[in-house]
Amino acid sequence: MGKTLTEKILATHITEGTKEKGKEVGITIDQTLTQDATGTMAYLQFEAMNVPKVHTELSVSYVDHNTVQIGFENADDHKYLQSVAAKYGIIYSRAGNGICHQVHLERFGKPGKTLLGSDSHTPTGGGIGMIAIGAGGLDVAVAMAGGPFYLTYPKVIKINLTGALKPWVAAKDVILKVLEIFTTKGNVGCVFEYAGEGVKTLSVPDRATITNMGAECGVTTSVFPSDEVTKQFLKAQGREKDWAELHADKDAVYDRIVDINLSELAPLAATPHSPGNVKKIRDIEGLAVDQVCIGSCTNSSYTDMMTVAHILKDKKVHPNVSFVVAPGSKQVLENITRDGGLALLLGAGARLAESACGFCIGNSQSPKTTAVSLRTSNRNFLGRSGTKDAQVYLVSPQTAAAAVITGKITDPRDLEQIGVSYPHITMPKKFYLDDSLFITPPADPGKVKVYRGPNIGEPPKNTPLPDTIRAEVTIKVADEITTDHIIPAGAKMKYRSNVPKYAEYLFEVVDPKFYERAKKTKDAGLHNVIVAGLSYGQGSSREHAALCPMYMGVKAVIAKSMERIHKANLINFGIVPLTFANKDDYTTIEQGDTLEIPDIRSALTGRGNTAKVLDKTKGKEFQVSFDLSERDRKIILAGGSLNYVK
Ligand code: MIC
Ligand code: SF4
Repeated sequence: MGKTLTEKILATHITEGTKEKGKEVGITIDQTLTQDATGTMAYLQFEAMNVPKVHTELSVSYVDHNTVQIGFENADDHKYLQSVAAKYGIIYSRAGNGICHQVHLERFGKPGKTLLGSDSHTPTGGGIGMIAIGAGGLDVAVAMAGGPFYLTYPKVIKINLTGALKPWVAAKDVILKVLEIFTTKGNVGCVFEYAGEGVKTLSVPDRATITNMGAECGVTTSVFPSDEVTKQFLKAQGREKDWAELHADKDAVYDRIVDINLSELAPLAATPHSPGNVKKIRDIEGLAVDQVCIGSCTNSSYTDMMTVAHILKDKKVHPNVSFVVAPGSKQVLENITRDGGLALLLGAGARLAESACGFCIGNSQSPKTTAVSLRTSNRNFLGRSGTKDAQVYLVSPQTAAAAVITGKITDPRDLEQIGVSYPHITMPKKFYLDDSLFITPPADPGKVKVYRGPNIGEPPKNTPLPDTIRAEVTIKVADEITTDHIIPAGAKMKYRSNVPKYAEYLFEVVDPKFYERAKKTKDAGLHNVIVAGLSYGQGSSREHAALCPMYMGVKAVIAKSMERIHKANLINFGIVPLTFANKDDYTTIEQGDTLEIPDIRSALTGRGNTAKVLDKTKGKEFQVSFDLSERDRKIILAGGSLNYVK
């Protein structure tokens, strides 16, 4: 029986467990990446492991999220990251070098390797045939220390691509189509594997756009074969030697096959407030637009930027539109400058933003009240832009460029009617390369002293799980609560290395009173419990969505269902992830109810996978279940991964 590409790469990395779908396996990690917003905590945790040097083939620490530097906190964190990188053998990518996923694809990604990153969009690396997975910082710290990464041996879904994209239709429209088919829920434990005749028509940046946003479906990762197109990309990066041919066997067996004919796709948008709310541009055209932002790790490549630049040649930004462009990396910025693209963008009236996450995470460029903002990024969760009532639409660079000209949502194919012909941009045969913003670690790190600014605290500690959880339901939330709802990023992200301060913003967009209530229960010596609907913890890998609740005394989350990375983070911080055995019990339980989960330790120590919950307020009893490996159970009993490792 033939093998899928996913199986082939995993097979060469599995060190523990059996290759049985749904069962846990441990894999070795070849490369890791961190970014500054998750990186500070990841390295604090790594330091706590007392390992003298990273054990990976390559580890890179990027600074791309918190580059705003209002106040001392960001700059102090950057210095901490730089010194830790030097001490432990990690390459440091300075602020200004670009967004981690874009830069990693350009300079380090290798077909067939495993990559673990403390950022949910790490699967961008799947665009060059890596098994690239997003995880919490603690899991990445363990991988840097040489430990395995544990995942559920995945189901593999083949996305069979045929045909070729028509002009004005882009890779972004492919992944939006995938989101329309699969939605943002119910894909935990799966990998999307792209195959078929259509693959060779897509460039590496196109493929990376597609694997990047697989994260929005909640899959473990997405992967493309490594072929002649991959080879040409690596050659243009001066890295042809890193290429290896990789594809699935012809007779590979998949769990499901979905066909997408690229020739039939039309421009699409994800409408507010979820990447899964996909509509045709034709069905929403005409809506007045206030802001257009082009960039982010989804769409900030050379070809994306040059395509937009040439669409906008001799055009001016519409007077009602604020137009922001953030090239994904220093490499992209330098190459579009040399090739004339930057002049076209500036000529059209673009506001040039730093090669960083910026607008995507609401760290700058928050739009006006009730604005309609068109963005080429990957998430449009409520409040993420920094403006709570903004309406964010996720679109391709082509659709974004059309709105820059017309001031309204416009099908980019209609630009031909006003004399704009489609610019067929090809990738340079050789990129202009300058790696001077990487700092390689010294051969002898003996003299390196780790810098710690006043904003950096110790990672908070947890106590072992009690026998009985006595708690209040401090918050009850609906379906599809994302980590952006649990703990906001944007301007608050500067408190990532200061957990007591950051915790004050828990659930800010949903219910700003959460913190006060949680503090009151905690001070009264009780625990807190979060009750949630379907797909709790969608979105980012930020472990603070577990770490801050842990700090506030949350001992369990009871949800209808939960997303992979967030569930792993809850386990890592000793919070029990429970699901309703009967979803109707979600309806009965209310915020403020007093709960008891008796003998939870025995439940986790035993062989079973259910526990009893007493709702003291309602005088009712209901069952919850947990899907946890032996190791997960031990971690939770110990009060989290750090206690367990010790
Ligand atoms: C995001 O896109 O939400 C982030 C900010 O990159 C996060 C990481 C973080 O919260 O620091 C992610 O995707 O994991
Ligand atoms: Fe940065 Fe946005 Fe990509 Fe997250 S999704 S890594 S914030 S560009």
